Amino acid sequence: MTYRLFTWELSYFSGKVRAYLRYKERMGDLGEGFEDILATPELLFNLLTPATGSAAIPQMQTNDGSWVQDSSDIIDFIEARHDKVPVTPSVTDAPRQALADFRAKVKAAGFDDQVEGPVKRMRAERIDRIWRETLGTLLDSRVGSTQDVLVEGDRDGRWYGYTRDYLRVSFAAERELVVGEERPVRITGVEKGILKGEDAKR
Ligand SMILES: N[C@@H](CCC(=O)N[C@@H](CS)C(=O)NCC(=O)O)C(=O)O
Repeated sequence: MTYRLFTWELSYFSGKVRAYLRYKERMGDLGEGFEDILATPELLFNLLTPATGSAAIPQMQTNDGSWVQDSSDIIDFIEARHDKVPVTPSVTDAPRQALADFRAKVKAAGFDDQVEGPVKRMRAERIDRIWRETLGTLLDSRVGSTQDVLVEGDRDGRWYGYTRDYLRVSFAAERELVVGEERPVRITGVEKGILKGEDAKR
């Protein structure tokens, strides 16, 4: 069995499942392994949403055509089929840990023995800062390039849409565009976490 995992690069839930599947694969407990596929707007619209009714990422397809959506459900699904190197506690051998694992998925914030508020805030701010820097570097690296953008609409005289790897772009075009068409857009800058550009009229 090989698995097709649909993800985005900057998605915590994708990172969670990607790290898990890499581990299972490295430990020789994932059958024929998995493919990590970028969930482009076209795939989201034409494949994932019709298959599962959801546009949330990540989603996974097995080679017999079944679908699993939700990061925890994906892990449970794989754990039930590949049990040589489990990552979740066994209900029979470690029932208390299994219960804690189940609760953690439901509501970690309700646990006793919490990390103190200021420490939580400091950690959250640090993650947020790193995320912003990572996003900033990624966006800056696109300036000067031409990106295929799926047009979603227009606002205040500018068009907006998403690149194939789901970065938002706001751009100018000289002619009326059609929502749902893909346009080459020359990226000229970054403003407030959004790529700015102009229709490349190819
Ligand atoms: N409970 C879901 C949450 C997934 C989720 O929120 N994914 C985000 C990206 S990290 C997403 O797809 N947001 C867009 C949407 O929900 O349409 C899981 O664990 O997989």
